[in-house]
Parts: sequence; structure tokens; C-alpha cells
Amino acid sequence: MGIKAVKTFPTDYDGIVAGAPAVDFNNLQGQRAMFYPTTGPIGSPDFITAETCKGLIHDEVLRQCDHLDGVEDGIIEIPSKCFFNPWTLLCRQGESTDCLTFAQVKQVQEIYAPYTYADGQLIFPRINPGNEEQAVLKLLAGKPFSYSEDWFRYVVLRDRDWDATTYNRDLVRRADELNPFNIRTYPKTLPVFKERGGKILSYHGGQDNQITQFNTERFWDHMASTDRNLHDYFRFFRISGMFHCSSGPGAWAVGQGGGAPAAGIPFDPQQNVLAAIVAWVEEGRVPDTLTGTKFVDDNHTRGIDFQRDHCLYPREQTYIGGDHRQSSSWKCEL
Ligand SMILES: [Ca+2]
Repeated sequence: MGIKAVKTFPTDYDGIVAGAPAVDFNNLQGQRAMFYPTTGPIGSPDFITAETCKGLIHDEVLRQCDHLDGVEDGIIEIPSKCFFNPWTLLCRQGESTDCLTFAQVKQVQEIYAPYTYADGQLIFPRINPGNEEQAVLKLLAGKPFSYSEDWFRYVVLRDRDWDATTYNRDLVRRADELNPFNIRTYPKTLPVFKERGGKILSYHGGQDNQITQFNTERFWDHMASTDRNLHDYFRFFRISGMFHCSSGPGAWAVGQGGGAPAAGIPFDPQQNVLAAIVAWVEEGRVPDTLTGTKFVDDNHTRGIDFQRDHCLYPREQTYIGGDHRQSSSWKCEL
């Protein structure tokens, strides 16, 4: 909605905060629809249970990727450096528990891979490794993701009897060609908004379980390909260890809505996304980092567990030594 507003109604707002933007919407819905035929319904042959996904698979993702940022804390700072290899979980001869069958490994490989057409052309970037705890609620729940099911059933196909198990790549191609209501929302330039001094601040969780953070990286890169000074009016912060819009193991509270404990975050441009856009638009104070807070038990009345200064994309959160719970032990580097 934020990016669409900037594109289509560029004079409505002076500043926009867009969290986990659902840009390239037709292809996003295709990716969401793809998981159900891939996993099959609950109880089908080779179906991977939520317990296995949240336990065995998540643990192995962390084993392979948590340490890449220098600190084993359950947070994958730079998910784009994590290429999960599920073959390590393949059952050995005689083994049948705490491992995956050959067919399950192939399935997991498909789930974590970029979603492409047969010729390799990208449809939508791969999901964020580390999202398993909540991915099992919708994308990998063994039932249709309601938003994408409704989208294909009622909007793209207009067939109320459409069966989500029959989803395939031809349908995402059709949806993208049809582009109902011009909903794609994947601009390369925003000349009117830029010209009048508008500002966009976007943030996206690194362990997002509904829209991959990689898509917002792709979107920012897509716009930056035509504008070397994109940071002048569009700034994107990767929030490490955050699920979809809120929650997760990271320092994820940045004053956003959606049930997040905004009450615990002061209305300060360094810590609160809304205050940040106001200060940028009204005072020209440019956001350089965004301090996220992890409250004890995610409850702001219990005090702060730790904080981390999230980096302006494409800078990377880099551990420089010391207590990893102190934000001063990290630095944003290109
Ligand atoms: Ca880590």
C-alpha cells in the first residue's frame, strides 16, 4: 500500500513508512500458492510436520548459518549469505527418526530455492532461512495460504471451484500478464514523488515467514539500478531476526504497528520508524541506522533485553568484538 501510494498518488504524502512491502504482488501470490502443492496436505506422503520444521530443520539452518555473522545467538544477521543445504539431514541406512527421507530433502530443497520458471527466469526470490517457526503457520502449513488461494480463485481465474492443489507456474504467468487492477506495484522510478522531495523509509525482517526480505533487497536494487542516489529519498533497513512485521529472536521493536509493543519505544527518530520519517521529512534529519529493541519476553513492561542498530541497506551488520548484546559490538559495513 505504501509503495503503491507513492507510485500512483505521489502528491498525497510527503513521507511513507513501508514495512515488509508486498511489491511485485502477482509473483508474490504465485510463490505463496506454490508451497501447498509442493508440501502436499497434512498427512500426505512425505509431508513434513510443523514439529520437524520448527525443530530438526530450523536447528540445522541455525547450525549452518547462525555463526556466519560471528555470533551464535539464533539470529541470522545477513540471510543472503545463508544457503541452507538440507542434504545433511538425509536419513542414513537404518535411520528413521530425526532425519529426512530422500523425497523430503528434495522437497525442502525446492522450498528454499528461488522460485523460477522452467527456463530459470526468476518469479520470486527464495524464502528467508530461519523463518521456520512461523512459516509453518501459513506458507508450509499443509493447506492453502488463504490470501493466494482467494487471489487465484476469485480474481485471476474467477472460478470458485478452483482447487489450490492444481496451482502451477502457468497460473502465475497468467496472473502477472493479467495484472488485475494494475496491482503489480514494482516501480523502477518514482519521478514525481522524488521531485517534490518525498521520502520513503522501508524495513523488513530477516526471518520473515510471509514475504521474503530478499524481495525488498531486489526491489531496492531494481530502483537503485536507475538512480545512484536512491538513498536521497528511499532508505531500507534490514531488521535482523524479525519475523513478518513483528516478533522473532532479534531486536525487532522499531515503533511499528501490528501488535508490536510501540508503547515501549520512545517517539525518537533513532528508535521509532514513524518518528524517523517525520524527522527526515520535516527537519532533514537523515536516518542512518535504526535502533531496534528486544524486550524481555517481548513485553515492554519487563524492560529491555538488548538493542541493535540495524543497518542501512546494502550495508551489513558486522560483529567487531565484545558483548554481542551491546549494539557497540557491531558495525555497519559495506
Ligand atoms: Ca548470529
